[in-house]
Amino acid sequence: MVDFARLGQNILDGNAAGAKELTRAALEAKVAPQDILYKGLVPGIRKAGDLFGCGQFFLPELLVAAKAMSAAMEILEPELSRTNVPSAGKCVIGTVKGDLHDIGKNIVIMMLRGNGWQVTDLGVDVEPKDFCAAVAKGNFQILGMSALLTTTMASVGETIKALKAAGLRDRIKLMVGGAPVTREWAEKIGVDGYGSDAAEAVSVAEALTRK
Ligand code: B1M
Repeated sequence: MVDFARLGQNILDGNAAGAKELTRAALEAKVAPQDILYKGLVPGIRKAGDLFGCGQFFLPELLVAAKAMSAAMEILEPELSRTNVPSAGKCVIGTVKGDLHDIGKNIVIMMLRGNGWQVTDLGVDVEPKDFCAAVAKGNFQILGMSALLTTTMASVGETIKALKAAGLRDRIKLMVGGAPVTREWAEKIGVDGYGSDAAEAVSVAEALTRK
């Protein structure tokens, strides 16, 4: 029996070794990697965010929780990215300019890879010009942008503007996601698809390439 609450508590405590050990044990017990992620790890990091939001956690505590989360995700990565599916398409993804959050983006990447996508990861704090350069160079069907701060949501708009200015907008489908992003906002700003979580990101990517 896997104790998801304990797994989440290890994230909250910033206990990377404990989080890794429990993640490994859960995999050995044949628990689905998605359940380990969404029932154990994600509630832990979200709770850390809530405590930070109400002033009970400070930045160092948030940082160690994020490190524990990333450490546990390293254990899950081979499971989530493993695929027997032939290439579904090519996708390039980054966290937008000014934003350093990459946990959600990395989960989206793992799940896309696990579903047969070839994904190029541009990392975090990606300038509009670097998104443009990637689109110009690679033969991608989807450009994905992750934004976790209300302030950096504007960078999505800046990137779209830069793509249009470079004559690249019509070459690629745009997908966006991240905690503050909503479907309505995504439609308004002119992206083609929105994923509320990694599973939805995969189905949206598939739907966009079928269109
Ligand atoms: Co920051 N942070 N943080 N943080 N952080 C938030 C986002 C915040 C909500 C916390 C809070 O106040 N309650 C708040 C934002 C408030 C706002 O904008 N309204 C905040 C703040 C304020 C900040 C700083 C400004 C704090 C400071 O310095 N004073 C600072 C900003 C730094 C910067 O980016 N310039 C900062 C820093 C950090 C850390 C470095 C400590 C760390 C990030 C470490 C890392 O990513 N490597 C961190 C963390 C961990 C968080 C919280 C706690 C957790 C984020 C996360 O990983 N969630 C977060 C609180 C929260 O989100 N509840 C918070 C788990 C992850 C699985 O979910 O990222 O939403 P998520 O991804 C999901 C979906 O959104 C979706 O799928 C993913 C998987 O299911 N998705 C996509 C994501 N991208 C997608 C792309 C797609 C499709 C779907 O298509 C392309």
